[in-house]
Amino acid sequence: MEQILKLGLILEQYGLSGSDFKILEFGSGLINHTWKICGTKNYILQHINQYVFKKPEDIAFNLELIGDYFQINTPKYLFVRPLPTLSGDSLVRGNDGEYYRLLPFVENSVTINEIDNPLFAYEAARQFGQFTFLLNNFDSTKLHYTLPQFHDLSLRFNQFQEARKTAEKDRMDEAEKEIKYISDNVDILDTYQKIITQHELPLRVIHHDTKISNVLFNQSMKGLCVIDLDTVMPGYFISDIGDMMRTYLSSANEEEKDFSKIQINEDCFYAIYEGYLSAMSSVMTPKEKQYFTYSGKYMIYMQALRFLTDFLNGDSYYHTTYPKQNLIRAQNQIVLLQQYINAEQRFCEFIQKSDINSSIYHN
Ligand code: GN1
Ligand code: MG
Repeated sequence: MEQILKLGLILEQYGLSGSDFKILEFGSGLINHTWKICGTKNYILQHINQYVFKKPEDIAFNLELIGDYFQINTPKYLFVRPLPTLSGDSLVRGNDGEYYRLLPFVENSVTINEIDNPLFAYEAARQFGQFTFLLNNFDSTKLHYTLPQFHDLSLRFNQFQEARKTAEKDRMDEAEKEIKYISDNVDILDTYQKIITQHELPLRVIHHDTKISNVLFNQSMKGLCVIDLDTVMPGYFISDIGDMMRTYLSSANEEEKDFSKIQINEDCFYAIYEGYLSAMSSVMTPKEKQYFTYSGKYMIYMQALRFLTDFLNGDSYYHTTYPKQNLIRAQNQIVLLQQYINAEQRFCEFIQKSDINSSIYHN
């Protein structure tokens, strides 16, 4: 009840009266808290997690800039932009000092949590590709880094090395095999460092959280748009493609404890490739095409590293519900990475031979 009253006060700043609406918990995000506001018109209300996002104004700044750019250049593009308050702000500070924002609810849209048909991987990759493509001429350096060094693999590796120095002995012993696997596959880090030091990839506007639940579909399951734009910032395409590989290729997700269920559906790889290129191919550089397959190794390796580091640190970042959960998540990602590496040669051969004009998904 107290919370409903609190959210009601937030709504007032948008000229809405809380008593005209039903406030329902919404979505499955772990970082921000989300409610659906139901009335004559529906909205999405979100609380921004300041433990993760230290400067919520940076998110608001980025979305304003990008929103304006879309409005001028491609006004038909569906960009789910935070709504302005009565005084024109796109972010509200509650009496509790916490930050909130209101978004329009996209009617008749559907989200999914799992990919059971490569067509969804194609549609999602096309949406993320289109987002970056439409911002190709937008100067990405104008954006703020809402999570500085978020996908900097060198930093993640250093954090892992630090955690090894300070971890409790028990945890070090339990994670021995995984620590060895990460060290044995350090060539993935070497490749990342080469990409960065030799400026091999162009900086673009990148989403940085391409999980399937961040895509809205219409009733006939065609992609509509991308959502959850807090991590939109300058970056490299390997982040978005890599996280799609990490989360779309196997129907068993990172929480799966029965590792025999982690099976790569190679058709989903091809669907991601064809979907992304259907939007991005005209602006992608030869180097980007060359690193397409690498991107999966980069993101799966980074996530294994992050879970393992958090396990060694005594589970301080990722929420856990049972002991050793972060170690099991790291093991899960290592199984996925190994399967990806086993399939890598076929992926590369597919890309060499492919002709996106004859994609089976395009219609
Ligand atoms: C976090 O909570 P969620 O799913 O939005 C994390 C991602 C990880 C993911 C792994 C800000 O995202 O980078 O890939 O967990 N986001 C942040 O489940 O750290
Ligand atoms: Mg997110």
